[in-house]
Amino acid sequence: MPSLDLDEMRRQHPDMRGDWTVPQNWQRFTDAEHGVWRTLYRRLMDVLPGRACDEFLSGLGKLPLDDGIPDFEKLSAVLMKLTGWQVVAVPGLVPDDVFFEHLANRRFPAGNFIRAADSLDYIEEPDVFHDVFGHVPMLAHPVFADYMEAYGKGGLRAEGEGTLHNLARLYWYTVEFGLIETPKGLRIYGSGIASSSAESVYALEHASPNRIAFDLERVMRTKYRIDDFQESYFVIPGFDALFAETYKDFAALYRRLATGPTHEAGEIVPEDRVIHRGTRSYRPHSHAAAQ
Ligand code: HBI
Ligand code: FE
Repeated sequence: MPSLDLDEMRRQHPDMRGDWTVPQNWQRFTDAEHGVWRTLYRRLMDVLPGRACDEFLSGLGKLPLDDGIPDFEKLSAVLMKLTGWQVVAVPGLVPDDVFFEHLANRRFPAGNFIRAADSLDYIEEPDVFHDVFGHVPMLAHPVFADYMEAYGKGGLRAEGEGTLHNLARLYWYTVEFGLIETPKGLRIYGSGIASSSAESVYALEHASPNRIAFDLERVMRTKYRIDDFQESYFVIPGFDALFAETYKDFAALYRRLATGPTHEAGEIVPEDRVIHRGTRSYRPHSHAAAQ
């Protein structure tokens, strides 16, 4: 991960504020950069109908995301009316406490850059397409919007308690890579899937990954990969259920988690309700480390 040293960031971004936000300077984006957004947008629109959940697609339809990199002021004005959230620009990854402080105040920090045209499928750090196209549609959904604020508040508490690694896994397997069971079948709501055309198909249709019913403690004990498609996806029954299960004091849960097993990313354990047992025929890059 690039350095998150505040002084160094200040040198590189002289206009950065104390909360790590920067002016978006929307007019500075070139036609080529807007073109990258439009290309990615078109590719996702080819795969997401019938794969993303209705809540994601409905959010997408309400937001001005279909004409190049959005102007955050205009986007935030629409989002603010829907759920009271805003989108703010940051140079890239920000420290955990800064990230949580923004979420706790219903501000979603989005990277102020877009991937290069010759590497549409690969980014080292979340860019504006992942952050906005992937995350903001679900922020237009009232229950999910509250879940994200609660996560920010929980993050600030977990930092003080030394349990952030557990909470970060919950974020990973829900906000970033969550699937949901619907009457029409499994659907995507996780932003890391929904902003990738290849992973959108893989997560739902490929035989390789496990698809396992969501269980809070199980997820918090499970490592994850940051370098490749996931080996397991966890499936929630609905957003109200997710919120109900996670909107409580985690103190007792964190005490349980301090002992007992940690699971590997691709593992299946006896307690799992397995929806699909992965063939694991697709092997994630073996050189890479899991978190
Ligand atoms: N910063 N900009 C940005 N975006 C993130 O998604 C992000 C971050 N900092 C920390 C972080 N995520 C995660 O480490 C936490 O969710 C645990
Ligand atoms: Fe993300």
